[in-house]
Amino acid sequence: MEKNTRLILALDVLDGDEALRISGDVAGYVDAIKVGYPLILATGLGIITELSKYAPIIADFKVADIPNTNRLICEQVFRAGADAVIIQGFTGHDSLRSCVELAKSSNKDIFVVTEMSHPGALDFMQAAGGAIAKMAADEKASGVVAPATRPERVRKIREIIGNELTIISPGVGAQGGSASDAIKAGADWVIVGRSIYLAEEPARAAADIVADIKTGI
Ligand code: OMP
Repeated sequence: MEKNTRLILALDVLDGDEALRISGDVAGYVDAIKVGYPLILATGLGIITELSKYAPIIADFKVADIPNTNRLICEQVFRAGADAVIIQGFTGHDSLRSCVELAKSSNKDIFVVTEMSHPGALDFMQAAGGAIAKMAADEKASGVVAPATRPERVRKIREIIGNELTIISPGVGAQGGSASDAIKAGADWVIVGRSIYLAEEPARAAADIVADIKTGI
């Protein structure tokens, strides 16, 4: 994934044609497209191959199982053409390690969720977020997911992981976070969904966010 615009599109639409149209519109503004359960359950895993002509694909399955099952899931997702998979960190080091080993052997990336961006993440996840970030660094994941809704947590997580790992940061726009603040706090990329795919002109919305990101660099 090349760091150009620093914007990742979260494509949580349910219609394959719409997904392809929006991806074509915004392709020049995004460094990657993130797809997950909504689009893949609605259209099938083949949508990954179709979208990969526009940008690298991050498959957001928030994988959270025992090591063997985690590996089997990641194998299928990589086989479908995804360049990276998002997994949960709370299942621990062995579950993460099985994914990282597979990813490294096939030149793919694993991103580990630390603390999520929504308010409910404060119930349980925030307490573990720092330790999960440290585990992601120890296990040599490619990067972590950290909340743009709490830039102070992005900053903290950057301190914990150092500069080897990347941070991808959702929560911009619809969830209230600011792209430039997340970048200033240490995020490498911001992830944006609704503010782009629900906009009347997705390309213009993406261009505006890219402009905001630039003010944070
Ligand atoms: P919008 O809120 O519409 O911009 O979408 C955000 C995207 O990021 C969705 O696909 C979420 O599933 C995802 N996400 C979060 O919003 N918060 C997190 O903490 C983690 C993720 C993620 O792993 O991508």
